[in-house]
Amino acid sequence: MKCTLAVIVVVTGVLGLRTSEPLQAQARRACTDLSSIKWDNGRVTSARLVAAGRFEPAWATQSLPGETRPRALSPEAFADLPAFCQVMGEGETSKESRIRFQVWLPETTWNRRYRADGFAFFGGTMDPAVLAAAVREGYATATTDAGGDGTARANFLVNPESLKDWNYRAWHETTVKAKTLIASYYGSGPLFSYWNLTGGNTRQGLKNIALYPEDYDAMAAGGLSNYVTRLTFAQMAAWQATHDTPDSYFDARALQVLNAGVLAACDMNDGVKDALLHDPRDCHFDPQVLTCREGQQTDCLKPAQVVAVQKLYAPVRHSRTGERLYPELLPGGEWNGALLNPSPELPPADYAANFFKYVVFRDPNLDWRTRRINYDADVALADRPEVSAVNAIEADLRPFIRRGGKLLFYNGWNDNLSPLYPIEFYRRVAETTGADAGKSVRMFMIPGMGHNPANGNRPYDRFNPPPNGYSFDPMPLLTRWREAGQPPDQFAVDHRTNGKVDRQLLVCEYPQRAEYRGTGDPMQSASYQCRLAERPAAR
Ligand SMILES: [Ca+2]
Repeated sequence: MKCTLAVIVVVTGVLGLRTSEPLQAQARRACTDLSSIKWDNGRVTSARLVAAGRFEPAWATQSLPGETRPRALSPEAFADLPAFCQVMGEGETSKESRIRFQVWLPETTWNRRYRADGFAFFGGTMDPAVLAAAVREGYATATTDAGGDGTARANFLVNPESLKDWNYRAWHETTVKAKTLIASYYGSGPLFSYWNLTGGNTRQGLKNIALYPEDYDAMAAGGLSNYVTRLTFAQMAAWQATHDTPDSYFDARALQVLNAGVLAACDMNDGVKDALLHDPRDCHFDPQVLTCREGQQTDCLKPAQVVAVQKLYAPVRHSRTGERLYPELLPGGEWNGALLNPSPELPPADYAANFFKYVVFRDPNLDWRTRRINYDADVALADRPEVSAVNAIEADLRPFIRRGGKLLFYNGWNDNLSPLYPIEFYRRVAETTGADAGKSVRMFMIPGMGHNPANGNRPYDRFNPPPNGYSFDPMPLLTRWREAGQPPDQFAVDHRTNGKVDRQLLVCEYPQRAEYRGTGDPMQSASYQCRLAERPAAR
């Protein structure tokens, strides 16, 4: 059910305004005045001004085993926040479902833009660190619990109406209400509205712009996770491959042996010996060369481990028809934890395990240990319309693009979901868009990066960059593109170790890639140039 936006602005009378007056003509309101705003299917439940540096997160300190809720947050983590108006609200999305939402509005530091950063996994947490990152940069921002409470995993998704909320309705409703609140608070709506997304959050934004192209003006999306009913099979397959027998497990040492073998075979393919594969598609590494010889115990892989790696480096296929369900993982990301979930005790990828349990099987008692996912009948189950509806793989995004919409895709070459699917999806969107695709849709592949930048499902925070791994902020690129008409063609990404930048990568618009100039520090982006490389058509 698509809820209509019959906005009923309940005017307190303090300002002496009539409800028929357009919002943009109204004077700015006090934060607490927003508490009286109602819609036909929702209401503000509280609105209060939080003084600069005085936000205290109400956040559970305990998490359930395997829970996706981030660690507890200290008030110190918010000490640098400017003053903002914190609005909380709730809405009925159907007779059987409801959502909560929050909108944070910088009091005096608003940059006239709205930004949404999505939610991790199944929602519910309304992570204040995500909202804070946007407010620090001057954005008005919002989030929603999508109907979950963040503590009970995804069990709310067994309700078909809640599944619709999680799929598309919660964000649309939240966006519409956020824009109303922005217009009411500041006296005018946002000049531009942005999605800034990584990982599973990308599904939320792609679904939104496909269904509601007027909600947002541009999107940055990294680590595309939009083909949910296939990537979950790939995640399960990766776990099963490394847990087939006790000999299939990988400990830290075995991962090191594998990574060293990959680098020995392929590091120089790109002309730079830097423990990094700049394009891992060029690496055709056969893990069999690492098989332990008779009597060899160390610096080698057991035959079962070799088989596991071979499975990971091959596409996931339907077990009966052979249809490719999801592309293969690429070598070079062996340190990327989730690639080879190394401990025998660890469950499969949390997202996949819960997706099968609550959405595909709708069985909260499903146990992935005793009821292993299969690649035949379970594919048919996942392909039921009410389940596959959660995929955000609509390649025709022209209604969004015709409005001036921009799509900035970026992906790690060592994503522990195959980076090849995001490339395929980008190509489909570009082809569907047609001749003007280059003005509206661009893809950037980042060597060595995993599923997300090091900040994970939280947006990049320049005041507190992650101490280890890759990080960059796509927002300056995206706003310049959308607002000044200057599309990005290359940019630099920082890599840090123990808080110190130890490498800067040049990242080029796909299908170009950064090539070493032959001189200069290979750890500096200036030593590279973007070039269209000749490569075989395959992969
Ligand atoms: Ca290299």
